[in-house]
Amino acid sequence: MPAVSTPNHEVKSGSDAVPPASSVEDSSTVASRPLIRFDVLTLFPNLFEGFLSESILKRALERNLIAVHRHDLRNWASNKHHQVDDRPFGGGPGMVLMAPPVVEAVEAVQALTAPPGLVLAMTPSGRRLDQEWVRRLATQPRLILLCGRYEGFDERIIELLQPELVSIGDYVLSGGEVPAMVVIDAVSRLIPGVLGDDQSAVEDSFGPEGLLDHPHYTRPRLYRGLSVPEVLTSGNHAEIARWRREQALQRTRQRFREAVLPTIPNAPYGSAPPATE
Ligand code: 4FV
Repeated sequence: MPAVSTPNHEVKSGSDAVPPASSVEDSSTVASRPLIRFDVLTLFPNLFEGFLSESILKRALERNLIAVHRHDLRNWASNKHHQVDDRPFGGGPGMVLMAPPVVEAVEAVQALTAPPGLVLAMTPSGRRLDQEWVRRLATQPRLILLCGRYEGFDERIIELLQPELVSIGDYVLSGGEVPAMVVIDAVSRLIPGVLGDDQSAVEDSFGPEGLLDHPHYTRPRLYRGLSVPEVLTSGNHAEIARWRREQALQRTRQRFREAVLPTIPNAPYGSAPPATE
């Protein structure tokens, strides 16, 4: 069992392959150290290739605003067969991720650098991820993302590591890699400098007020007989802001009828609309 995960255990990704300053439009934008580091523990590190090498995340990695290090769990396999899973005690279908390789992998990766980081385990039995939780995670300097496979984790992995259990939704996936990508994408958007103009993260859906986003329109002005709401081409920004807020409220009420309205200060309807509506 390797004492610590030496570099060759790490699957080189954007973070430790920051291109020379010359290749980044203007070098001053390369941060001296990333604002947040993600360590992903997975049996399929290559699944993240495309995800990390396009668009917003690619640029954020190039500018060293974030770092993503991938670690192959199989490197902590318990025996020469690189075994990381085994049949469930008590019988039943499928296989279970074994505790020794997973626990020792997390401990070795946490010991790679300081701080040890907050451990998150992706599992359908976790708490549902939401924007409020994403905002909290974006304040962490380091997140350790544990990706399950097979029927799931040996329960002693949870007992020993006490990770925060994260679910992206009540459906069963074939692995925790996609949920880990969801966390990396949602959290990275809140890291200063990652999005073009910082403003957009705030105006996104589920902003601080918890409102859904207002409708968006762009050219062409007329498409298959459908036009753009007049107010949006009026140039009257106060009116536009009022219309957008009204739309966001309607959509939010539509979606979360009773839940959200009472918490919005001086919402046009004051308290939740009468039940009859
Ligand atoms: C999942 C979810 C999810 C369950 C068995 C991976 C799979 C396999 N993770 N939100 N929904 N995980 O379905 O986070 O180990």
